[in-house]
Amino acid sequence: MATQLKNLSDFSATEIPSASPYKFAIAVAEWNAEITGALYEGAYQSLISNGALADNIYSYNVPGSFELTSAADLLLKNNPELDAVICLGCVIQGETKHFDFICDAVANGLSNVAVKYSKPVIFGVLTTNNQQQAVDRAGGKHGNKGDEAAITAIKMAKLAETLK
Ligand code: DLZ
Repeated sequence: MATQLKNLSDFSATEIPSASPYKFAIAVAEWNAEITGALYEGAYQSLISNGALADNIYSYNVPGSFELTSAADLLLKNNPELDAVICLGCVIQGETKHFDFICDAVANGLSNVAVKYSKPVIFGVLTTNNQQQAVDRAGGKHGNKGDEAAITAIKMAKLAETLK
């Protein structure tokens, strides 16, 4: 156990491994495109600035956040060389229960896909009460959650490689 803890301390909050050995897919929902576009920019730039090669980043659009699960599933099924899939979306609370169904489905769906393929599938989906909360988290006063999603993907790709 002590050895495991020592190894895992390599993944502390301050250390971001180089992304250069890894291949990433980014799936981006078109709903709330202004927000998801900003999340995508944050994620892409973060991968590049941490050493990922542009040729190793594959980007795809899907209609809405609900479709992120099947996109992640298809990507990992057909591209075993991928090291991580970053899923970006924005679900904004409306007047109906649609919000709850989509949020639950995509959160559960993405974690199921991650376990199915033993590959990191990153939940970069904003689930907000209103547009302003989304703006604040897509390059606004609370940073860019796309950026955080990319860093999580890099760390998890490294962890997956280490634990092989
Ligand atoms: C239908 C719908 C609604 C009402 N709201 C959102 C949203 O806020 N964010 C989002 O990403 N997608 C939304 N969608 C679309 C669903 O994700 C999905 O594309 C459709 O239900 C078709 O499966």
